[in-house]
Amino acid sequence: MPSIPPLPLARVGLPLASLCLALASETAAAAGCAELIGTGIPAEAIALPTRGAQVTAAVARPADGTTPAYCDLSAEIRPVDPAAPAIRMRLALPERWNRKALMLGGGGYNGSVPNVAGNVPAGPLDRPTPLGRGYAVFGSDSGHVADPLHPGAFAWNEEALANYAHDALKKTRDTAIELIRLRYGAAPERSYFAGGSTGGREALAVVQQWPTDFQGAIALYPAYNAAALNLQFGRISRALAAPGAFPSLEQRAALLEAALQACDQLDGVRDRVISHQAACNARFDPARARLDGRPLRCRGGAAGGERCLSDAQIAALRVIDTPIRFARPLASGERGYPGFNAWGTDFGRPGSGLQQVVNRLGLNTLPPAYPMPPHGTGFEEGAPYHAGFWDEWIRHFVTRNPAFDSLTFDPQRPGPWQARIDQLSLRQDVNRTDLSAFARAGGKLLIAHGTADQLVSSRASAEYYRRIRRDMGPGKTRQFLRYYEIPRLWPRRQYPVQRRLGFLERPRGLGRARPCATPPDRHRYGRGAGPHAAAMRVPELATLCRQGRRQPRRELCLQPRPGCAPLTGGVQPAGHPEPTRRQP
Ligand SMILES: [Ca+2]
Repeated sequence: MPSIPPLPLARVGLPLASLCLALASETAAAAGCAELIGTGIPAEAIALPTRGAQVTAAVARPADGTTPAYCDLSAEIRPVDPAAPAIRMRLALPERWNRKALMLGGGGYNGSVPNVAGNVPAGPLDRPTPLGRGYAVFGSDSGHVADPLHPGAFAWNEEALANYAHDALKKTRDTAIELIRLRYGAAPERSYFAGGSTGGREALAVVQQWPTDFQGAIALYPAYNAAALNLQFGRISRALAAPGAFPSLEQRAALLEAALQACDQLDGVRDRVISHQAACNARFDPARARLDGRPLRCRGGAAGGERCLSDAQIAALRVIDTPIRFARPLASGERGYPGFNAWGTDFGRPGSGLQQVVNRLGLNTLPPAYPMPPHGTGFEEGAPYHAGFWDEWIRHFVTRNPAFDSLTFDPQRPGPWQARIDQLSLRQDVNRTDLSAFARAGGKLLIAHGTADQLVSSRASAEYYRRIRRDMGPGKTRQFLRYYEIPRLWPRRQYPVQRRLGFLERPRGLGRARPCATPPDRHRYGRGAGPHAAAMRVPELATLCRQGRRQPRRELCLQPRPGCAPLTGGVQPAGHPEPTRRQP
């Protein structure tokens, strides 16, 4: 594809101030990269209220390795409320544009601009990045700069909270489309969205609320019902804070090993991967499980060393495995939040490097307490991620009292805070099931979730998929949506989603595609890579498994059938096992 020659602004013959309006038409000429600095986007070009946007930096970056030459734009979208932070955004506009755009979502409480020259969340490392493939890639910090110690503190400002909930998505997208028009002289022919966790929620938000803005979206491990999830975090945090309930890293390693010993074979292949998680959920009982032939439960249920679990610990772990149910539905309609696949998920083990990141996203090293210990991935020692997230939400979103002890807050009986939680649920639960406007416009949606996710339950994604099928009908759903569960898979590792991007780009392939999971990627994470190599192996999805190709062992299939362990939550309600299927 030919590169687009930059056209100096002088040749456009317009003063800078009027340029943005003049170029907002489809027939506008392309502008040089550096000349875009200072360019304004008027508030009228952005569908939600702002005071307009402005380019704050424009740097032409030369090609470097696999990164092509691109125009690196930074911009700020000014808030209506002068006390609210600006939305900071960045765009990577390649010299050789494929006429498509990709917006990247955030994560957690957001507050940082995604690396637009990098990969989609959990994308493969051995494929070109979206920028490398010619996409115009953009994303924003969603309207606040994260404070590492208080990542939820931004929520005191209503506009910042609304931006985080989803408004920033539309403002960022509209601004980006205008800047793309200015740079290339044309709007993208197709636009996509990709995000994981909070970013996955954002993918569903744009599909639900602005159904013609994006022609495809990848929602990975989406925290789509975030208010309900926060309440489940609270329930789990309170359970882990009970006396003697917090398991050590060694004890969590023992639990994981016991679950593997009990559940690995349930999918028919002993490969240290639990592919039939539903069967494991139904059969595994930590009170009766064995580890290397010995009971996992400590003698008499009392605390008894690092290779067994006490009754207090087992009780807390059962809370993680089981749902929270609200006394009455939230205003968003959510009635609860499912449990997590606690048996087979790595909530932390002794180790270093990547394992420490796993640990910090899991239960970390310190039990929840008041005041809450540090949390997040940047601290040596800390509280469970769940507990930190809950604590931020209660203090900054719900009560707006920084001294509030979040462990005294009963998520099932919020009392005087019920109205505020309802209000937040309407903003944070992104749970519409009628996606027909998106489907009608030709949109395609991919939802994928690892079954060993510590922070967003794959059971919730399965539930959302079931709701869409229920409300839209299986036939209509199949025309635009695919949902995959991927066995184990530590959530923030590589999903092969870039290849999924191809899946969205060529929607006709939907019917013919036969997604498969290939054996673990031993080359990248495998033998000899350290004690955690086994856990880090990633079953990669192949884009299209051609007919006649040798069957991989763990195939992802849309419907259970012989030779294929059923892995899609949509066809197999979690907790209701189907007979174990033998692999060929
Ligand atoms: Ca297995």
